[in-house]
Amino acid sequence: MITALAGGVGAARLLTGMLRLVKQEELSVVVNTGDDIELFGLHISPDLDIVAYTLAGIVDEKKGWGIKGDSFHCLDMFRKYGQDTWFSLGDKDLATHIYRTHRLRQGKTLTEVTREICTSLGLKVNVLPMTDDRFETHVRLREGSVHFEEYFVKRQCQGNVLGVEFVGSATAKPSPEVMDAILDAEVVVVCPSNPIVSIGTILSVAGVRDALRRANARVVAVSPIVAGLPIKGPADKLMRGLGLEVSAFGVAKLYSDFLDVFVIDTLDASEKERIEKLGIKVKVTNTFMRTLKDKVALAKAVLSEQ
Ligand code: FO1
Repeated sequence: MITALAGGVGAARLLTGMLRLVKQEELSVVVNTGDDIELFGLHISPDLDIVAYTLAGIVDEKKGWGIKGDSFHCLDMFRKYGQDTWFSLGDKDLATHIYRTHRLRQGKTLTEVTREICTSLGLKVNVLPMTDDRFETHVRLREGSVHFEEYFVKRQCQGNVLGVEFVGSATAKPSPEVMDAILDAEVVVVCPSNPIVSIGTILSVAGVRDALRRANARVVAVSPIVAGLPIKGPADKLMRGLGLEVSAFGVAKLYSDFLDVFVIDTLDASEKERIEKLGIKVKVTNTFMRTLKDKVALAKAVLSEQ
């Protein structure tokens, strides 16, 4: 069994490569739900949907989220009603949020609903929300704290990050399925997602970090920072805002208490020794995933024993 810790777009690309090497039934994916947001009374789970849509082959490849070819008639009508439509929700995508909200209201857990959605999309991958409890990532700015999606999408990452808050982290628990997926895995792959508000969020769920430390699995991460920049998203802004070094080494330090192997890009080869001093084995390879071939090659580098 292979278990991956995943955020959104970057993770989904690596998972696509991994599924050319392992069977869907052999893969569990623990997904960040700190981006989950309630809009128009609907429970929206951006990263769960990005992972499910990507692995089911229906994601809008260009954007990396939403459903390819989707229309936005509902949103246009919503705008007529004076609704704030800064978060683009396509008509087919809305069906996912309506279904999820409907089933949650019927008393199902987010884990159960996610399984229903993945099964309906023909997926055999075990896609797991990191917790079934309420959990929201908020970003603290000078003018106050805002939901991560408001910071990332509505404000386009403007404003200095003064801090990150995990609302719900004091009470949120990992589901039994998440703990099993980590403790039963031969390999745990930490995908190249945002180390603060995607992987960091998963690690902040009580018991997860400890399970990774105790796990028999080989824990392998791919650096989400290459040559001081994230491949996508605001990881550099968040790390800088938290006073962390924005580099592969900076990320290695964040993961050093549970990480066995760190895969860094050839552009960061000079950081190999410094990272090895943290007691982590380092592999240097191309980590840019432009083509399917890149995704499979990186997945091979991550999963191979050497
Ligand atoms: N990202 C954007 O930059 N703009 C959007 O309007 C937007 C809408 C959206 C709708 C559904 C969904 O699942 C994801 C969506 N995303 C959008 C992506 C999302 O903000 C981020 O990719 C993740 O939350 C971070 O991994």
